[in-house]
Amino acid sequence: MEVSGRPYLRRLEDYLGRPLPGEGRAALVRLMRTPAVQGGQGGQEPPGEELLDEGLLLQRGVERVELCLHGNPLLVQEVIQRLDPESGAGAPEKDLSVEAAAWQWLPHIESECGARLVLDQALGALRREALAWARGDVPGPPSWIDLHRASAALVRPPLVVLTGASNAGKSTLFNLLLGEERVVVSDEPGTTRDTIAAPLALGDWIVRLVDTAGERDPGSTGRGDAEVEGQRLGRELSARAELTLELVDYQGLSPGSWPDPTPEPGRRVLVSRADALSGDPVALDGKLFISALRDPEHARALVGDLILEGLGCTGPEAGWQAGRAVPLELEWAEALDGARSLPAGDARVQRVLGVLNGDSFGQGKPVDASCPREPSPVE
Ligand SMILES: Nc1nc2c(ncn2[C@@H]2O[C@H](COP(=O)(O)OP(=O)(O)O)[C@@H](O)[C@H]2O)c(=O)[nH]1
Ligand SMILES: [Mg+2]
Repeated sequence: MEVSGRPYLRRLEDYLGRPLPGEGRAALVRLMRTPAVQGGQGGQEPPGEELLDEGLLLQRGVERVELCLHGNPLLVQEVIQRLDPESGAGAPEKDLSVEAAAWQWLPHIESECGARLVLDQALGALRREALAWARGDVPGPPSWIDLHRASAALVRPPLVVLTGASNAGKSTLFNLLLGEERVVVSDEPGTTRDTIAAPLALGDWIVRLVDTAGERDPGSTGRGDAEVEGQRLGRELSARAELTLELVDYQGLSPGSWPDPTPEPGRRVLVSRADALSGDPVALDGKLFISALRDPEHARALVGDLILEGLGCTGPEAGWQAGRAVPLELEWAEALDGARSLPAGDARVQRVLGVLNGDSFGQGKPVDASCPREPSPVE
């Protein structure tokens, strides 16, 4: 990965705990992680750091370095997060107009519908509707926040993590959904020791699907450091995933003791390797059972639907509709909903313009409502 720009290089130095080597020079670096302090046990974690990866740092220019790592894409994501904690990949700077921010975002959008949605905002869809609403000409949406949430998955691919015991069939399902052999599948428990992520297209949506190392007893033989690390990373990812799909092996269940398929928002439980049941329409009624081996098409369709449903991508608000106004940032949506407290008319228009122009969400200078800004091109 390449890192450029003085603030980011300074953060990289802090992260590496050493100065950059100087223009044209190289250095071996170690990426460490300080263990996160668990909620509720504050301060009781043993001090110390763990090694994430070792790599080569090449300083290509005064403000440009190249970092060569061994790690998988998730590690790279973690490094990016560390260097740029406020913004996800491609997220724009804070004080831009909504159109300028959308133009900045556009090249980073992965799905076609996401790109159309962002392009609509870059061309002024949000400005037109939000100002008409502020003037009282149109009713506007019941909630700008809900509108933001319903489309958020088009703009930032959500994380969907497969979890469950070792041998539950996670890697088989991962390969099946992606339509290619990405991960080694084996009945040797502990075959998947690392987490593996890949973009998965589901209709208009793209999600980031993650296969994790299965959970095994701590005492299991052959449970090496890499597997333990993979399991830890799997749990961590699952905790911050938009959706966790947990697989429970049919073989270990007694009939009728099926797990709750929707134990909580953001988590779905599927019975896997249910070869005896997968073709039975009665048993399938609860949309619970899959057999990736006996009925792969059914498994693929069912899990695809389940992911979209679990992410809230199936409602009438979800998806792309030509020219519809959508606040891309949650902060914009919150600020617009906040403007409901003002009566429609001048006061609300001024507040909404502040949001649209990125002037600290309405705290900044008043702007002339008759002269909306032109969208700026990507720099
Ligand atoms: N009978 C049967 N075996 C399956 C099914 N899905 C996966 N398996 C097998 O279960 C074993 C473990 O699968 P794997 O995907 O590696 O499980 P993981 O440890 O959860 O990733 C492999 O031998 C797979 O071929 C299924 O639907 N039916
Ligand atoms: Mg596996």
